Amino acid sequence: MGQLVDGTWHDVWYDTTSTGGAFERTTAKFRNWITADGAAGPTGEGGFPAVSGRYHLYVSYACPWAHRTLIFRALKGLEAHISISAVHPDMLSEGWTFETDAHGATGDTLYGLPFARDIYLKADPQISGRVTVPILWDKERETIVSNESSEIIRMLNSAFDELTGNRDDYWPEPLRSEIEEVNARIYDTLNNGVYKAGFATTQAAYDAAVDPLFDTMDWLEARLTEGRYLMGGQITEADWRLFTTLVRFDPVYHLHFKCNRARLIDYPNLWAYTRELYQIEGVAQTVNLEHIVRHYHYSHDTINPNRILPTNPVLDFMEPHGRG
Ligand SMILES: N[C@@H](CCC(=O)N[C@@H](CS)C(=O)NCC(=O)O)C(=O)O
Repeated sequence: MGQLVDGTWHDVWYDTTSTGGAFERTTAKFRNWITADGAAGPTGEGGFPAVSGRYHLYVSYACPWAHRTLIFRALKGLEAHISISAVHPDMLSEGWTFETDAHGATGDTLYGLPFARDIYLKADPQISGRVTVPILWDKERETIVSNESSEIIRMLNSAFDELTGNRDDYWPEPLRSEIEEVNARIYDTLNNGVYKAGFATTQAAYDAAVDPLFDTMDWLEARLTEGRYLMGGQITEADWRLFTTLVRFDPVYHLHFKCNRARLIDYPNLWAYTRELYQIEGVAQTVNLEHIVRHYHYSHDTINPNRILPTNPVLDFMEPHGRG
């Protein structure tokens, strides 16, 4: 794991010395939007119209942020319109690579480049920053449209509707402010909270992350007793953003990130809700537990220096969910 500084790769782990042992996620750099007609979106510049075959997603099946984009690509019927490359699950001294010796790792199907950092360097040879996935790539302008998953899913939610005829809306206007509120709590304490607990290098930083994390799990369990989904009767982006963390909870976060006050399966509603989302058409194919378990345990040698993969109990995501 490392980062680019003025176009050169440096192999360094996250620095938590200046933050009292706390992990702080950096902000994504490329913030343009694909829109139906190519007009500029809420951030960045315009010139990225929704055109079939023009865009490519670089993802990791292991990564919860990239996973969101794979789910939206599936739900919105975009498989035929947006191609993908999946990185190798091991993220070691070269960062994400396009090695292909793992089932499902495709290599760089566009350019045959060896490392994910090469995609960033292709967009900007002098770039500085972390090399993260997902990356939404424009084949025509040969640049990165966006590397921010929360924005990529909003583009995929509507930009291609005219082209696909799929008008399913996971970001419905009347619910937006409530979705933002729920997203904010879930992002801070759970999506990113598991990383804050797992990457903490002091007891205080770990404690500060893990208590709010389980408060949120309790809060979600209660909320999903009252409503079928986070916003009640309708699935929204808030559910999908939560899902990618829940599906990783027992196989990875519980042990590897020490989020072990309880397991997902100890929460009857949350567990049934996770299964219900998993069973929605197209979703199961986006969940690659082999990459998930391998990536975290093998890549984070500061946490698991011997790279031993745990045996893990088998979770049956296809067990009837009984909701609704
Ligand atoms: N804000 C980004 C975060 C993406 C992210 O942090 N991805 C992780 C994988 S789970 C990554 O690529 N990390 C590499 C690194 O930090 O060097 C998003 O949501 O798209």
